[in-house]
Amino acid sequence: MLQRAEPQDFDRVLSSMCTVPHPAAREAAERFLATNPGDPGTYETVSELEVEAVESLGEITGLDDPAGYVASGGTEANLQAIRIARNRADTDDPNVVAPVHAHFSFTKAADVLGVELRTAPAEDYRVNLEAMAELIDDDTVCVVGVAGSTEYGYVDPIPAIAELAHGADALCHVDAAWGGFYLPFTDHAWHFDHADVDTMTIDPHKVGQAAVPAGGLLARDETLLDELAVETPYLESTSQLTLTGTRSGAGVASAVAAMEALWPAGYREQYERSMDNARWLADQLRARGHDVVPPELPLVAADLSVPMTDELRDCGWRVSKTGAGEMRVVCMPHVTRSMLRSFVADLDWY
Ligand code: 0PR
Repeated sequence: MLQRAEPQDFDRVLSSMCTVPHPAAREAAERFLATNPGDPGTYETVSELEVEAVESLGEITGLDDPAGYVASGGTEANLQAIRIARNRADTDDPNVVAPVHAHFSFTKAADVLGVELRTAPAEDYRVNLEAMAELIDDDTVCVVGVAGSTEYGYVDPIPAIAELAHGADALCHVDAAWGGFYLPFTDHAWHFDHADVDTMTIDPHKVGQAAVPAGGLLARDETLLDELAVETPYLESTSQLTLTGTRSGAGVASAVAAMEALWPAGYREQYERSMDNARWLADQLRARGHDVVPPELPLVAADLSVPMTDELRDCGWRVSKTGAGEMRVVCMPHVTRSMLRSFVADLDWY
């Protein structure tokens, strides 16, 4: 059992938003494996590290004096953002307006929190703003924009979404769970300094190259996080705002280690390499007659007519599909040009 591993050990994984952790992140994760940042009175060092993690995430997302914490992942961060919005609003019938391509964690959040989720259609892979505006009403507590969508890697018009949100006295939440570590090196307007964003999800355990579990929830203002606080009578700290109680100190420490090692030069290089790879793959697929969605971030979706999934799987490749049935390749840090070359060679063979 102890010797078991995923057979492909990442060298044929093109479907995942997880990646190989940075060596410093791996080492830090191991060192803090048995710590619990949920109990800062006992585990002081890891709670100090969490403050550092939030500061680095603030720097990456254009937020001075950031509030937030290292969550178990994007799902928790999105749920907590909706919880903040619901708790601060004054309505008995809250709704959240999000693009149709918002991650399914918002469906979970809506279900758990008793909030109605209204989804706006997309046009050219970004939310249609007019349709979004029509869904917003007096009971809207949060309007969501996605900066790097799960299926296509596209970025919604965040400044316009923030305006819609504030026009309705709702919060604006940006889900940059996957895109957040690529976007600083692009021209997209996506973060706190570009728009009146209130909360954001940005996950170190995806493109940030930290070990799982390390998600990120950021808030413009500490008072927003107060909406989450519950009393913790028998701990030394008096309240807790995370969703989970015991949490992974490994995730926290590895997030700090990865960001220390890679922000900004390492992440910039990674973005450039991954984006080049995505463009290269898009060209290769186009040259073979496939319709390709032009990659906006390092993620390629293409309408592959060959019955590919089973054959590719037999060769060890892990690719996924969009809801519309296109093949989807996520150019994560472990996805190299030589991997893509042998992938394309295998495609040619079929
Ligand atoms: N927001 C966005 C934009 C995401 O893409 C994801 C996950 C989440 C939130 C939720 O994050 P957590 O999974 O950390 O809670 N997107 C991937 C997906 O659902 C996650 C994934 C990761 C899938 C690794 C496969 C895999 O091997 O497709």
